[in-house]
Amino acid sequence: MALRITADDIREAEAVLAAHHQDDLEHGAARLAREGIDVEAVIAEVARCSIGAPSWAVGTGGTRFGRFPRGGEPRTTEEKVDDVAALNALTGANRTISLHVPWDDPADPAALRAHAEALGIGFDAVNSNTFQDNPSTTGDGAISYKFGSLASNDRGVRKLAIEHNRAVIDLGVALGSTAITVWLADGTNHPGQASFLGQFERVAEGLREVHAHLPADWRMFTEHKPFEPAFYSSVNNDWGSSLLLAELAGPQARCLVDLGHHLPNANIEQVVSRLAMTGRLGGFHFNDSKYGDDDLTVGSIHPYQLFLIVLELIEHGDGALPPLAYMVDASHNLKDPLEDLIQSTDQIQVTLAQALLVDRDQLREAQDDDDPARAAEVLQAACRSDVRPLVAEARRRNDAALDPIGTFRRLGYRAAVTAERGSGAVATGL
Ligand code: PSV
Ligand code: MN
Repeated sequence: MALRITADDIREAEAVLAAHHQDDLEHGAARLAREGIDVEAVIAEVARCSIGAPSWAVGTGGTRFGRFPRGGEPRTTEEKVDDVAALNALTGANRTISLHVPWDDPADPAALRAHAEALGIGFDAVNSNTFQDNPSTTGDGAISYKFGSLASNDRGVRKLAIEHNRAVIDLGVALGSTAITVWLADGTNHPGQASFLGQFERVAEGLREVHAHLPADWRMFTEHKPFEPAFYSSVNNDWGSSLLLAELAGPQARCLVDLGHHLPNANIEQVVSRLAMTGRLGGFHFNDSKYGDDDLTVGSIHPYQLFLIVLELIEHGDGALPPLAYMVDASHNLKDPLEDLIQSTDQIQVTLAQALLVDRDQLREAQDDDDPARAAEVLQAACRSDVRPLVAEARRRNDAALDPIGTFRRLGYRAAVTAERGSGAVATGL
């Protein structure tokens, strides 16, 4: 098969499925309509939803104990875009790619942009990597992010990190992106290693300087994380610090919530509500987690938590997903990375449809009446519903696949790219 997946390829591969789908949809829609659900509105909202794909997630992810590439990984940023285009052809819901510099460092941004545009792919938030040295800018050992970037004691290191962030914004402008995510690894590994206050003040100052470089229509995201790679303290360790940093950085700064960046048992849906309340919620990285920042498939561990989080988003968007920067931030050592992105995106689509089924008026009534049992019934009625035919219909309307993972396999995309790119190809990234 060709390296591009077209709507015709999908229709042909799913001819038999299409007949069953019609039956399933009619039955499913009739039952939901009887319960007073506006099925068309749910399908339209799922069809509208798009979740960015990170350039680092189309390659196999590694751990510090090893990496097991599976072949056919993209060798260039252009090939990463090709993989996201294949993903989007199947899901209809991954219309953007998020680059990570210098893992991605396109020599000709205009050509990359044209390549992506021809495939219907745009550029999401650009990510600035200052958590590892990059000899082309840090020089060979002359200067290092070992003790931090924006938080560093060394003015020269801070200056370099600010310049890198500004260069990433310039690249993003050339690509048509409108946001930068400044995720900082800065922190300490040892009590007493650095002053909490000093590090925080230096980061706030650095972010202000990066913010000053933003075009008027841009956003800058601060992304909190409690630990890793810093194992005693992170500068931007939780949503409160993230909010403070965003407020100190400037009016275009927003907070980004990565679902894996919370300590176990944190009430993430409440974090979402708090940030939304302040008007500083800006972005989302979807994944799942059992222990830490495990970057597991979305909804594979805590699907009910995901449902409650999406419900908070819908509450914030008054019945629709608010216009934030949404991205899957997963990473896998075992699965085919594209299959995981398909599963994660499908899970977001399913959860969105279920959250849209919640009768928010009834929920409010139950809350006003102090009736937690009824509130639970309202939530359960929605999250126990089988919305798969609605989600498949939303994908069909986007010319995408009814069964994206099955069709990915039927079309033999992995074998085709392995033949083209080789079995030893390894993508840049984690
Ligand atoms: C950090 O763990 C993170 O979640 C941030 O989003 C980074 O941008 C991404 O992973 C890749 O480094
Ligand atoms: Mn993230």
